[in-house]
Amino acid sequence: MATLKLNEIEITASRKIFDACDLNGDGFIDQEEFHALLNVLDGDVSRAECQLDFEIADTAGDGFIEFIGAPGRS
Ligand SMILES: [Ca+2]
Repeated sequence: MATLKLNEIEITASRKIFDACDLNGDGFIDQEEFHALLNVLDGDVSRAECQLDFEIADTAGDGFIEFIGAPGRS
C-alpha cells in the first residue's frame, strides 16, 4: 500500500500547486491564470505559446483547466 500513500501525497502536493495557480479561487485555472503561471515558471512566455500549452492541458476543451478528480462545473 506504499504506492497508494505516495499517490495521496502527490495528489495533496498537486492540489496545493493548483490552488496557488487558481488566483480567483473558483476551482479552475483559466487562460489568464495559466499565462501568469507560465510566466512564473519560464519567464517570458508568449500568448501563442500559452495558448498551445493551455489547449493541451484543457482536456475537457471548455476553456478551463480543472483539477483531476475534482467534481465538474455545474
Ligand atoms: Ca480561477
